[in-house]
Amino acid sequence: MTAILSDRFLDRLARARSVVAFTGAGISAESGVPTFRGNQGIWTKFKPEELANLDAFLSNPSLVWEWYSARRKVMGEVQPNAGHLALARLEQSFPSVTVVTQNIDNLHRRAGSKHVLELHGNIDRNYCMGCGARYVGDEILFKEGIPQCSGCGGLVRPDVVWFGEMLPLDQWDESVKAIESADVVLSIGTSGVVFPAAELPLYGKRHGAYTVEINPEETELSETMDEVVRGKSAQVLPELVKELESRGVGKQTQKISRK
Ligand code: BJW
Ligand code: ZN
Repeated sequence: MTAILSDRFLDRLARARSVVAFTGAGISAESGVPTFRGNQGIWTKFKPEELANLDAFLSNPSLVWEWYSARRKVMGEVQPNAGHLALARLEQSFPSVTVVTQNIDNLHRRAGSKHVLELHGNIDRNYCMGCGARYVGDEILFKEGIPQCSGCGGLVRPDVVWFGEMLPLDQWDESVKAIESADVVLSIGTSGVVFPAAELPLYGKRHGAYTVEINPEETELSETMDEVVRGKSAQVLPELVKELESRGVGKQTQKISRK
């Protein structure tokens, strides 16, 4: 099946200087990383409030750690898919391309995207809740299944954002800045139910960006987008790149106009 890319969308892109891709778990689905919600979602088995919050971690650190270890293993073993690679390739067509991701899986960077902002942390980083010491990957001391800081004995946690926690301010501020100055904002593979991240495409729209959702399913954001493309990102994004390149859209061809 070929996704339909409207002329309006392609024209807006052809005139764009700055593009932001706002991504969620769906962009990594075709790499083999399960999404959170929906039929294939990991949270059909685990409820978010059971695992992705500080209270759960404090009351059962080994269970939550086990969950993150299993996911770290999957995320390390899979490869970026055609959707991640197409986004990285977009950098050849526009002066500014920013990926604002809710994912913690590193796949955008591994695909070659250079400007990636991570709103919900990164699976490869961990830190001690006692002294702040940083740990990379799985190289952590365990005492009875509980990850411990080798410096102060404190509890080590993944450097990810759980429910009720603030997003990293630098990543948030930079994301808002990029989205508010974008000509086109693509919302890809996210259900749009988790705030404040889900507000970002709307910030773009309010500041004049053309907003397009790429998702096989309807989401909380669909109605507010200027346009929706119903399809899987690993199929739609390469088509988009191909179309742009066949129209000769390159860094020299853009005009400043946002009309
Ligand atoms: C495909 C596809 C294919 C499939 N191609 N697409 C305002 C209103 C109501 C509540 C709140 C609010 N503001 C804050 C809240 C509370 C809360 C919240 O949003 N709750 C809602 C659930 C109601 N938010 C927070 O707590 C946030 N913090 C905060 O607000 O701090 C301020 C504050 C603090 C203290 C006091 C007061 C204020 C923090 C949110 C942190 C979210 N963390 C997680 C876990 C990260 C670590 C980890 O990975 O383990 O982030 S939860 C989880 O959801 C993860 C994701 O990044 C996030 C979003 O999920 P995503 O990416 O959209 O995935 P899915 O599975 O939902 O959707 C996948 C989509 O892909 C689907 O649409 C599919 O169709 C599609 N798809 N295949 C393209 N091939
Ligand atoms: Zn410590």
